[in-house]
Amino acid sequence: MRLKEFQQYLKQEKIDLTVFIHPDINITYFTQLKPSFALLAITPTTASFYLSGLDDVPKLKGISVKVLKKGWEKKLANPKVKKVGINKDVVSVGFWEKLHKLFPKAKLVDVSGELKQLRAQKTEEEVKKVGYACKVTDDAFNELVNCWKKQKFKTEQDVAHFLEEYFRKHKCTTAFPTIAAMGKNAAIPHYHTSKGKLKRGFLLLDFGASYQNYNADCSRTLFLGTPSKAERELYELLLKAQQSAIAQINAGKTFWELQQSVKRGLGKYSSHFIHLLGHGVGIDVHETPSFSLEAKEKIKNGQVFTIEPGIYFPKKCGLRIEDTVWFDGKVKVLTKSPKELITL
Ligand SMILES: [Mn+2]
Repeated sequence: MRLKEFQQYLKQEKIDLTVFIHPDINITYFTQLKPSFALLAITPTTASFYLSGLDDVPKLKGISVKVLKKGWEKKLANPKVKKVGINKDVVSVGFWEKLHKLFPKAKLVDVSGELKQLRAQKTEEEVKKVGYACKVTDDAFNELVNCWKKQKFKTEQDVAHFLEEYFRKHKCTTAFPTIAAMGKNAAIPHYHTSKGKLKRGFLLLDFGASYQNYNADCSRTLFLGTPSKAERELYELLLKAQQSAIAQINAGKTFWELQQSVKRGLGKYSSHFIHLLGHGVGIDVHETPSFSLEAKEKIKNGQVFTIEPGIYFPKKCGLRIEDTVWFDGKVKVLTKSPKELITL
């Protein structure tokens, strides 16, 4: 991925090397692999990937691959090194102490902010992977709707399992535990799918496939039975807010502005929208950009993120509609599952 850009940054900041240690997901970012244990050392001109002898040893472009042997610390140690980059979001106190011993004269500096910004600007290859994950996610949803009658689902878990099994049959895994939340359970945005019985009402699904470590994130709200006029109107209001947010995506606008606009659009239900409008998606299901007020992040080319407004009524019901989108001058919605209210 953006190894050259990262090395350019190290050169600019006069950072002699940056050491990533398992389970830092940035190792997966730079190598596109997820070994059981690894260490990645990047200098302004080189990159060395140290693997456990138990893993497959791959060939990588621009990165030398070595097997991690006993005493690797000594090989890495260098009294001349003055500045070592670390990802403070991941490095443990134990590893931090080890780095101090290996590089006694070095100052340890945090590179997590730079990494987040680099990763937020997706390469073509990354967009392709997220795109495939989104396609499988959509296919799973369509298959679920088509097979609904035949399958005779009884519980939330039956529905979640169906989607996840579809992912596995199509070269994917599940990006996160699928949420299938019936009725009042859907009022909890991060609900844990249970054996709760399916019955009349809104059924919220939050699901996504993961392809070669890249994730999709999608939510759809179905209706089991026949919705009342008020229930239909509630759904339509949320759908309009979601579509209008997507239409407003533009370079230079902040994510917080989008968030505020959706709040206004929800009118009297705005206080029932209790979370952020979205988040970046990539190797991590939640990554940069951030939609929070504090982050003040602006929409930039190359970003992949979700748009997911929701309305929640504690102990009654919850609705959410979510798409994964890619902005590259123009917005492209990567999840294409139908959004008109599906009744089953
Ligand atoms: Mn999401």
